[in-house]
Amino acid sequence: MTYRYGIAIAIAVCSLVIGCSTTDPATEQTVRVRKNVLALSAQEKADFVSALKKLKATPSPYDASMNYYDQFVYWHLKAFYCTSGSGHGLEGMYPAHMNPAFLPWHRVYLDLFEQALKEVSGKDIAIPYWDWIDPSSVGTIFTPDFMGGDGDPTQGYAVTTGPFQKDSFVVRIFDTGDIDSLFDDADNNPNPVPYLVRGFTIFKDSTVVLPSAAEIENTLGIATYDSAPWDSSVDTAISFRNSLEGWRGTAGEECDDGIMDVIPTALRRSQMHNVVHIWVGGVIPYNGGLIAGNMTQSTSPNDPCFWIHHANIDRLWSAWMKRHGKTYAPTTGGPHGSNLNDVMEPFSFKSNGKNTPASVLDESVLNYRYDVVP
Ligand SMILES: [Cu+2]
Repeated sequence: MTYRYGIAIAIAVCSLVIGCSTTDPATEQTVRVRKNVLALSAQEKADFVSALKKLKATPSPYDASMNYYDQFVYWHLKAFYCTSGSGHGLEGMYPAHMNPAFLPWHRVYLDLFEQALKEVSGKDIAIPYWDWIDPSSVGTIFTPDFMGGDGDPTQGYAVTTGPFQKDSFVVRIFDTGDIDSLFDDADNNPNPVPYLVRGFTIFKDSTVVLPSAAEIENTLGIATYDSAPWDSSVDTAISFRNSLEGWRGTAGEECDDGIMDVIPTALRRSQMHNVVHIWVGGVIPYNGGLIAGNMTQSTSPNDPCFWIHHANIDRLWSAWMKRHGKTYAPTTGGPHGSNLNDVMEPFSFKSNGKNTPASVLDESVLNYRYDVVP
């Protein structure tokens, strides 16, 4: 079984409808403020949910064969691999995981998603973030008025509550999509059911817990952004990126058909980003086998809580740069698409040049900021 997870000076503008956003007087652009989910008003939650659902009902401007929401899922599906070498049939894949571009790639990705939210809603909606270490976050996020709850074991672990429940939010992009040949492990179960599946804390026979404050402090304390060999095996003592991405302790795992075979028997602790995916998605006993919850797959953005999770990842990257400076590595010599000035695919269509790691180290160039950066 294979798993995919192992500002400028601003003027505040507040309204009851969209909450607080700020305007950058230099550009007249609205600066989106990404807030802790705990700080969202009922209206802000409703606006976010409504825009997510509108994306599902809007054709993608990039590819008419799919809706706008699924476009993002598809990009993410193509953004998972653990080798940058040739000869693996992976040349069309995007460098977004298990390499230094993990953080800048997802930064551009979230920014494009916020642009999409604006296009369908007409509002400057900022993705809220899930501060994993706040014990009240889970109870605020997984509610009937926001992300919905855990999967129902009597209904195949389908999500049956909230706005994204079975029959009202259709999952169409699966890990067995048109690049299935890359992911042809006989035991890979991509769970192709047309609804969201979750299994909180259920990961085979392991106990899964969210990252702790101490783990986050540890990660933020790592002085080096990333180091050779620029992948999931790099010692996390010299790779903030790998520590935050969460492959710590996976030494000895194997890259199989471009996918890291993560956590084969027991969950290893200290897997920051990865463990949150696993916490939500679980790997769930079903019909005598195991199915993988959506959040544990390459198509994890199928689950809207993906965005809230990744806003926190991005916030922690900002927190790291606040402590260590806006530094990035490698400048050259890293995997294709992950060097400082490499264009990160598929974002070459962006005409403003905000598609390289160097171009997005400062989030203010993308007109957003966080309410709190630790
Ligand atoms: Cu990702």
